[in-house]
Amino acid sequence: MINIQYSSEVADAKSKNLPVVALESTIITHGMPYPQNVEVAAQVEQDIRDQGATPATMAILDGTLHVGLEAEQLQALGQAQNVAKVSRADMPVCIASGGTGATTVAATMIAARLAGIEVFATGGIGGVHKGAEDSFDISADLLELAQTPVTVVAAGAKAILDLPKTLEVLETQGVPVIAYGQDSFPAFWSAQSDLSSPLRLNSAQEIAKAHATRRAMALPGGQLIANPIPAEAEIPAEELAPVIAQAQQEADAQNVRGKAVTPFLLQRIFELTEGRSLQANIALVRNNARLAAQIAKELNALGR
Ligand code: PSU
Ligand code: MN
Repeated sequence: MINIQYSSEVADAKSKNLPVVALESTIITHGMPYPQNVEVAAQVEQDIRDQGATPATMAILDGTLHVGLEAEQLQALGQAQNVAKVSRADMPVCIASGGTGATTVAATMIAARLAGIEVFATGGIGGVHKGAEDSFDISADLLELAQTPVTVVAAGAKAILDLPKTLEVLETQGVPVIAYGQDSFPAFWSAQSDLSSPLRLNSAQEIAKAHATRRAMALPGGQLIANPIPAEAEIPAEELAPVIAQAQQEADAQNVRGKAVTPFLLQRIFELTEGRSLQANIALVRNNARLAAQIAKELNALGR
C-alpha cells in the first residue's frame, strides 16, 4: 500500500467509524479563481460538518497522498501556481516523483477507495466533449465511475459537454445515473434539461441502499447522483449558450487539447460571465456537499 496522510479530523472520524465525504481539489486549483476557491472549499467542508459528517479533501502534496487537508494546506494549495491536474493516469507518476497535484473526479475516486471512503461530492463531472467525434475527448471520469465503487454527487454536467453522448457512454459503461427527486437530468447551471434521467431516487436513504446493494452484488463501479441546482441559483441556459460557444471557439482557435481543455473552458466562462457563473457554481457545490453528507450518514447506518 502507498503511504496515505490523513488530516487529523479524518483520522479521528475513521477511528470512530463516522461518516466521511470525499472532496476533489481540481475544482480548487483549476475550477475557480483565487481567493473564492479557498473560501468555497472551506465553506463546503463546513457544510459537510454541519450535516454531521467529516470532509476529506484529496490532494497530492510533495509526493504524499493526502486524505483531508489541514486548513493551512488548503490555503497553500489554493494559492499555489502551476499545480498539476492529476487524473487516473497521472496519479502514480505524481506520487512516485514527489510531485504536487490536485485530484480530478477520477483521481479523487481512486483516493477515496484507497481510504475506504464511499461517498464523494463535487460540482460537475468531466464527460464527452462537444465535437468528440473528431477530438475523441472523453473524460477519464466516466471510465472511473465504471470501475471504482464510489457514489459521486454532482449537479449533472456542464453544457461545455455533449450531454446526450455523456449519458450514452455512462449507459455503455453500466454506470447508474440517478437524478435526485426529479425525472429530468439536471444540466449544472439549470435544474432541468430536456433529457430524461435514466434513473431517479427521492431520498438519501434510497441512494445509500442502492450503493450498498451494488457492493453486496460485488459489482465494480460507482453511482452518479445528479442533484439539481437550487432554483434560486439557476442561470437560464439561453444566457450561457453564447458564452459557452465563444469559449469553445477560442479553445479550438488556440488549439487547446487534452487535459487543458476543461480548465480553459471553465476559466473563460468565469471571465465572460464576470463571476455570475461562479455564484451558481458555489450554490450547487454546497447543495451537493449537503446531500453527500446525508448519503454518507445513511450508508454508515446501514452497516457492512
Ligand atoms: N467540470 C466542472 N468543474 C470542474 C471540472 C469539471 O464543471 O472543476 C474538473 C473536475 O476535476 C473533473 C475534471 O474531474 O475537471 C475533468 O477534466 P477532463 O475533462 O480533462 O477529464
Ligand atoms: Mn478531456
